[in-house]
Amino acid sequence: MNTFTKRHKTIFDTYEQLVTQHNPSRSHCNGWYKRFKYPALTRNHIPPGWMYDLNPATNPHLQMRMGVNTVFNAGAMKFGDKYIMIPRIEGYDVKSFFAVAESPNGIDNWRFWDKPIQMPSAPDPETNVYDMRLTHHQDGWIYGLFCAERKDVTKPNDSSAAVASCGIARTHNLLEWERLPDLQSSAAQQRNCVLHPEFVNGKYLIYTRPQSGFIETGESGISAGFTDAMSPAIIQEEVLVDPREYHTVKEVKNGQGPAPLKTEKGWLHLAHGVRRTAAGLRYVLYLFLTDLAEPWKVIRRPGGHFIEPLGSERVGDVSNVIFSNGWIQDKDGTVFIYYASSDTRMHVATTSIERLLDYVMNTPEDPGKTERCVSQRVNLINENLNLS
Ligand code: M1P
Repeated sequence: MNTFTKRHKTIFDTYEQLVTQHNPSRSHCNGWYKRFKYPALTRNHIPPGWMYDLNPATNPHLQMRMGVNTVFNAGAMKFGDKYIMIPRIEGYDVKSFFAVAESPNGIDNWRFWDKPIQMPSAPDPETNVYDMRLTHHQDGWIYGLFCAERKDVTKPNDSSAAVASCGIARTHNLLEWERLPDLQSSAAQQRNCVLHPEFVNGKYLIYTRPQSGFIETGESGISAGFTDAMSPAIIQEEVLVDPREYHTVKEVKNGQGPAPLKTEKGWLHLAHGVRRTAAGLRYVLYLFLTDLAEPWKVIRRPGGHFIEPLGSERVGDVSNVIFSNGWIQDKDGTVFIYYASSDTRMHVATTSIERLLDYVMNTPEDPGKTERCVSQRVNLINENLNLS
């Protein structure tokens, strides 16, 4: 066997082994969800033909021509009987793109469709796109809202100055996408925008995260605003849904995760919260519940984080980050939470609507001060002591 043939076999055997690997669950003592032994989707799940020139005449050493660095921050939905993730795939050239991966069970055996999505550009073409939130809206379309990033032309001498806006596209088949104008709002920049799945008072509702700069969010937190249409989507006024708060998991910034899930008690939201530490920013996930009729009003706010980076999840391109923009609710109430660790790879955790509602209804709110937190805990201990 020559070099090409040997490498070809190794590359394809390794790939096949990975994409057919069973992913067993690991027990987790909190009772909230199950985590799994292996990541769900990584750069090693990228089909070899997306990275290698497979022609021995033009690539006798079978070298990689177009590397993929990371596969993370995936939107998710059920499509027919398949579980779908559309992750942010970042090439070695630091440009991200989207592609559809499907699994028969939502946990393992993830395979990408034949080719990446060729997302049409906006009239003012962006440099980069990432973090798609998928919403199968009541109007019949599947919408993808994502960050569209462009060079900040008002700062020509600053090569890292950028402007983030909310790109919008829609589809029926996940293959062909119709690009719509970017969201218009009064904020200087927008990231982490998510379309609510139902009309509210006859209008589209979009969760936003207005920002004063590319990184800084200014005074804002997770917000929301109405638009009459999606083409173009124009928000005149944004209301604050979930503010940042001093000395909490969302002290520095926060952002809506995927579109909320409708439950009998309210809309269930998954979000990320960011705190500054001596080691840099730490991203965790938290949950909250909003009113069924007025989904911008928070009615339950469990304190603390729901998913934090653990073990090897803590290390990657941007370490100490857990981020989620995709989850799927099955008809039987099972919920698949797709979360990325350290801007590098995707994981899945499974739970149920029943467990998530138990969590949001019964986890105490952060009372804001150590003294009150200890009282809260001592009350729990006393209740337990009374049992014996
Ligand atoms: O690096 C962590 C995350 O940072 C950004 O999220 P946010 O705007 O909330 O800080 C995004 O770039 C996201 O993709 C990334 O995972």
